[in-house]
Parts: sequence; C-alpha cells; structure tokens
Amino acid sequence: MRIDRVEIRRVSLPLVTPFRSAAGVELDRNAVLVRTVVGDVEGWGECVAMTAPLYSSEYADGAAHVLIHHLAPRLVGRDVHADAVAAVLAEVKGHPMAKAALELAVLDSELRIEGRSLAARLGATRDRVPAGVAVGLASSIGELLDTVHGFVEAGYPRVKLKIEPGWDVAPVRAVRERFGPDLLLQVDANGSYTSVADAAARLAPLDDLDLLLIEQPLEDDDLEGHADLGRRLTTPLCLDESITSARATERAIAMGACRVVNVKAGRVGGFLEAVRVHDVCLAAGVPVWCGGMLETGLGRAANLALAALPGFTLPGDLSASDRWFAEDITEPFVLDGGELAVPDGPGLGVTPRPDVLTEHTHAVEIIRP
Ligand code: NPG
Repeated sequence: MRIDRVEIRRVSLPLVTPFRSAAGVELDRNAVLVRTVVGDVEGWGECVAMTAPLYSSEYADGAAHVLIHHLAPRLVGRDVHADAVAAVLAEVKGHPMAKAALELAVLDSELRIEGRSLAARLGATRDRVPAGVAVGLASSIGELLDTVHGFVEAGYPRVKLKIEPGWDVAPVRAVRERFGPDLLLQVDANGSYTSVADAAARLAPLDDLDLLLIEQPLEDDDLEGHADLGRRLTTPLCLDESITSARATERAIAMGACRVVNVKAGRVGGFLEAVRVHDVCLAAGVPVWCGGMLETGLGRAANLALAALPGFTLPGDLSASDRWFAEDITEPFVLDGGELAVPDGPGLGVTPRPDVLTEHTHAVEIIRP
C-alpha cells in the first residue's frame, strides 16, 4: 500500500464546559488530525496531545511539528502496511502520541481498502461497551454534586472524579453518600501526590468508600512508590501516565505497582501497542480499561474499537460526544442505556463531516514524497 500523501490538519473545537484536572484546564480541544491518502482512499487519525505539555511532555504544536518534519516524511511515497509503521517510525525517539495518530491513519486506510472494521482488526469481541464519564476538579462540593447528578440522570453507570491534595476525601465521600453504593466510582490524581507517606495519609479514608480504583496518585516514573502505596491501601491502584508500553506494563505488574491498568493508545505509541498492553494484562489477570483524552469522534471511534477487546472488564473514559462537544466533527456518539455502540463499518467506521471540519480547521500542511 503506497502512501501518496499525508495531511496534518489543526482543528480547534470548543468544549461545552471547561475541564480542570491536576494537569491544567482545557477550554478547547486543539486536535491534530492526520489524513493519509492512498489512491482514492483516505484514512484518518487523531493525535491526543493537549494544547500545553501538562499531562505529558507532548503537546499539540510539538506533535504537529514532529509529524510534519520527521514522521510523515518517513512514510510518504513508501509501500508500507500498518503493521510496519511503528518500526519505520522507531528511529525517531519518543513522541508516542504523534506516532499513534499517523499509525491510526494508515490502519484506517488499509482497513477501508480491505472493507474491515478496526474493531475486528484489533480483536474486539463485543459490539457495545459501557460508558464512563470523567468529572473535573470543581470549585465547590455543591457544584460537583450537581455535575455528577446530571451525568447519573443521563445514564452514565460509572463516574471518575479528578482529585488532588486538598480536593480528595471530602468531595468523594459527598458523591458516594449522595448517589449511593450502586454508582461505579473511581478517582484520578494525575500524579499530584508528592510522597508515599503523604498520599497514604490523605487517601486512606477512601478505602471506606468502595471505589473501583485510585488512578495514578504518584509521579509517572515512581513505580516503587506506587508498589509501596498499594500495600498501604485496600483500594486497588491503577496506573495511567506510567504505562508507556507493553514492556512497562509487564514491569509495573511484576513489581506490584498496580492492580489495574488504564491504556491510552496515544500514550503507548499506537493502537497496535495498546492491544499488546491489553494482552499483557489479560495474561496476568489484571483488569484493563480504555482511557480518554477528550477525543473528537475520530479518536473516540478508535477507542471504542479497542475497549471492545475481552480484557477490558472495567468501563473506560468513554462518554457520548455531547459530554465534550456541542458539535463533533463526525456524527456524534450517543449514549444508549449507559452504553456506546462500537463502530462496525470499514476502518474507524466514521469520517469527518466536511462542513464541520472546514469550519473548525485553522491550518493544513500537506506532505508529499
Ligand atoms: O473522557 O476523554 C475523556 C477525558 C478523560 O479525564 C480524562 N482524561 O488524565 O486521563 C486523564 C484525563 C486527561 C484529559 C488528562 C485531558 C489531561 C488532559
């Protein structure tokens, strides 16, 4: 399959409400989209890097730069299959989110040519997956309860609350008391606790609140700290930022640094590596779930395909499009009985709506051989 052309497209979609976490505040989704052209077939990928390097070292402008100047030029004009993309791009160090977006676009074009869905290609075993919603740091407990109430009313079976030191036990307890034991509830600290002792002292009361998990309390590289903290708490610890590859997943599990894994294709360099992370977890009996990064419908479609694999036994950060966008660039994903349908058309199973895409695009770069 010869890649005739790659386009890097910058879009900015306003969020319906700002999203605040220990990794900053998001007001708009500044996405970098990748379009590959193979004959008369196009393929789409979405880069999940955020506007600023606060969640990870990658950020949208940097990802666009490395895609335009270093990654896309290695593929255009070449005969390459999706399986080989990661190896071709490997001589460029780092930049997993940018690489994942380009690999996804190649996968999408290849699968459209084959008439096969991404879900089938990745090994999905379900056609619907449970939804989950992430709720940002709020300015008061009253505001938080109102926000969660709206999502529970909309039918979300699982809620994830962002926490940080000073905004942890009290808001989480208030949510548990108000919505009762049936709500699937978990928390995410984005690495904001600075020591094991401090985290253990602050988070121990969460053990009485029947949480599914506590996500990434400590810094990315602190696997020993997570293992130590995990022994001091009864609530399972889950890693997100620390999980950078299938090998890192094996190490984290072997060290006892986590009992649950959040996988994001962008963070591990692509959907094919995300499947390998899933395989490691499945073999080790460790539950895995699909993270979210405020994706437009393109990235959301791909996440749904991944989340339909058998090891994904916990609901992901997979919400309906209207959780983030008044108008998505694809047909919106809608909640149906607390679930979302996994796209079953060729490739991603969705494409951008040309008018919406044009309205929100502010730059396009074309890379030719
Ligand atoms: O539903 O797409 C979603 C968002 C889920 O909370 C979510 N993502 O740390 O996992 C995370 C987090 C995040 C989003 C972090 C954006 C930083 C920026």
